[in-house]
Amino acid sequence: MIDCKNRTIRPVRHPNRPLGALGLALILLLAAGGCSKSPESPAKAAPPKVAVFVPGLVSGSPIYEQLVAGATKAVAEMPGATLKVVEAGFNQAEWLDKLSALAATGEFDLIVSSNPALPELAKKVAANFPKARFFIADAWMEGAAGIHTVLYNQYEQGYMVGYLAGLITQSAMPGATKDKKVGIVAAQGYPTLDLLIEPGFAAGLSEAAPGAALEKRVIGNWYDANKAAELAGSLMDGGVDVILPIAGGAGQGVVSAAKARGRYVVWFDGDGYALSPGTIVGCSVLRQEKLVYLKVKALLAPGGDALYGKADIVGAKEGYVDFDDSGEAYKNLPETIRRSLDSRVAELRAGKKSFPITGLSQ
Ligand code: RBF
Repeated sequence: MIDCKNRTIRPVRHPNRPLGALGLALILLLAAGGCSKSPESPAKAAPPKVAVFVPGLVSGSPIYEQLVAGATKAVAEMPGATLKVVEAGFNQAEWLDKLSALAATGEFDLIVSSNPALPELAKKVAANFPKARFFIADAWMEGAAGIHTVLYNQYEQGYMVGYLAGLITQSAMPGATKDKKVGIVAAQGYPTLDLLIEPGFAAGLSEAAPGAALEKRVIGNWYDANKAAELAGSLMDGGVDVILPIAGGAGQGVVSAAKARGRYVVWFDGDGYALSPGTIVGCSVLRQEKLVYLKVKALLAPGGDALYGKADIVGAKEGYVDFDDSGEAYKNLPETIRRSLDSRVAELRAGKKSFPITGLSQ
């Protein structure tokens, strides 16, 4: 149980697996969580105006591409509604001022975003502009006035591709060396990566390939594909067969380094197979477009105000974390590999296997 006041957490443990990292993750994710009530809602007779605040750039980041696509679809279905997309760029120090400027216009019925760092900023902005309303995906903050968040179970998302990477590194596939080594190339360290994505990846890896090594390199930003390629290249030259980039647009550098060496990439958030056929061999995806679409509609519908202050968590069982098995490169993997991963994914979808983040309460 999470006690919001004391900021403590006791996550439910999977019967077969200790999940202390999930607890730690939520302590950090919760670090700024407040415990206040939802505000009164303003009357909304006119067609709604929606703003999407992109903490970075849309292009190259599947999680942001889906954010914009979901909001666009929702707005298109509401007669007279309008959408403004603001790309805040890669200088994170500017995000608070840019978010504040957006809220200060007073124009928008809803500001939609996606990023674990955003609730903290939205809470500061909401203190100055109490009429502002926020929906933030890929984040968790409960009890904050005017803010609704949804956290993805990215332990499960990491687990799926970690398991696949393990199966590949110990296989006889052409790009698999004798070493059992896989890698992560990350843009930066942050709680969701360090305490959900990476531990999930490591758990999947060691389940599929006990004793396999996981090496990690950090780029320092979300755009430098050249540096990502250098880091990935040196990992691969040291015997790493499969890499997971968590690097937004910079992830392209990992793909080109792998392609040049006949090695493999597992992809995150979106369907990446077409980016480099044969190199990207598996994609664990978020259904962020669907989530954002449904939430924007729900928040702007009568009664939607009841969602503010609430924080949901969704994973494979709810259909928002999944593995995309539709790519040619996946279909071309050895059947034993596909069968093994497919059965794990089926168990996660059915809720027969889960790594729950539950027991949250104030
Ligand atoms: N993910 C991206 O794909 N592109 C980005 O530009 C990006 N910027 C981020 C900035 C910060 C400060 C943080 C905490 C995360 C960022 N993410 C970005 C990661 C994103 O929230 C998510 O964890 C990953 O996309 C994996 O699902």
